[in-house]
Amino acid sequence: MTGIEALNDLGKRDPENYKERLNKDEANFTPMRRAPLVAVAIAILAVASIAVAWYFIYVPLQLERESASYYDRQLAGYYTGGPSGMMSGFQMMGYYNGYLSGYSQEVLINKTISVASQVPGYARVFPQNDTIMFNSTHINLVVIATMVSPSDIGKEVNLTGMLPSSSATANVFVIYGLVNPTLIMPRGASVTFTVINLDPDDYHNLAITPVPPPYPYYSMMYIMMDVLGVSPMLPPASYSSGVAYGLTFTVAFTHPGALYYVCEYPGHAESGMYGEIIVG
Ligand SMILES: [Cu+2]
Repeated sequence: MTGIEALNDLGKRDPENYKERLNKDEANFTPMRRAPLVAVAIAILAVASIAVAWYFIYVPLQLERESASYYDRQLAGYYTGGPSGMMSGFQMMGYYNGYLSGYSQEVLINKTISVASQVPGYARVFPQNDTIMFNSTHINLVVIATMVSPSDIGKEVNLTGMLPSSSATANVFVIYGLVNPTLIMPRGASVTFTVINLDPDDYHNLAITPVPPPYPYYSMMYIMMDVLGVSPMLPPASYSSGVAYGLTFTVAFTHPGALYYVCEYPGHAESGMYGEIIVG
């Protein structure tokens, strides 16, 4: 009699004992065979979940945190700590997405647009080359931060009289009517930058750095501490009240070479919110 025949025989003779033996088989044999497969499947799922969480949650959070930490250190280098850790020199407005936001001037939007279009005697504007040449070692420069988007394109045209260059796809700086112009200035120039945010929707800052483009999404991770001057994130302009926010800082350009003015808000420099400064 084979094993199966014996079992079938037992099933006929003693159904209770037969059931018991079958249950024993279920309990002892089958799960033992499945156990390694289940363990492997659980392990694969666990590793996959960890990888997905690491890539989509941990890495972006870490980048965001490091980016904001570089930004805080950049600012701390230019604005001394006041009472209870407050940074002096500008009015703090708190944090926007982890980036310190503030301003030192509240300005009227209409006045800003008229002042920003008045070219000083020591500056020559070359719209064909998108270049401004400065013939002075004491330069006052009004830099407007604003956006370019299909729905708001009219504002750019009104502000600058021209369409932005193809390199600018989202946000831009406007200086004396030009979009992201190249600034040519003499060696030893002391430049007082007044940056004003005329964008109704977004925060922008201005940093001066020798680190060249192309810039990644987290431009601060790339620029790190290599800045000659920096502003906090300026809050959006309020077109309903006619008020915009600005900040002034001064940079001395002592060495000849190329530098860049950049908006460090994540993604802005990456999509073209920067221009070149050539020190002769
Ligand atoms: Cu920006």
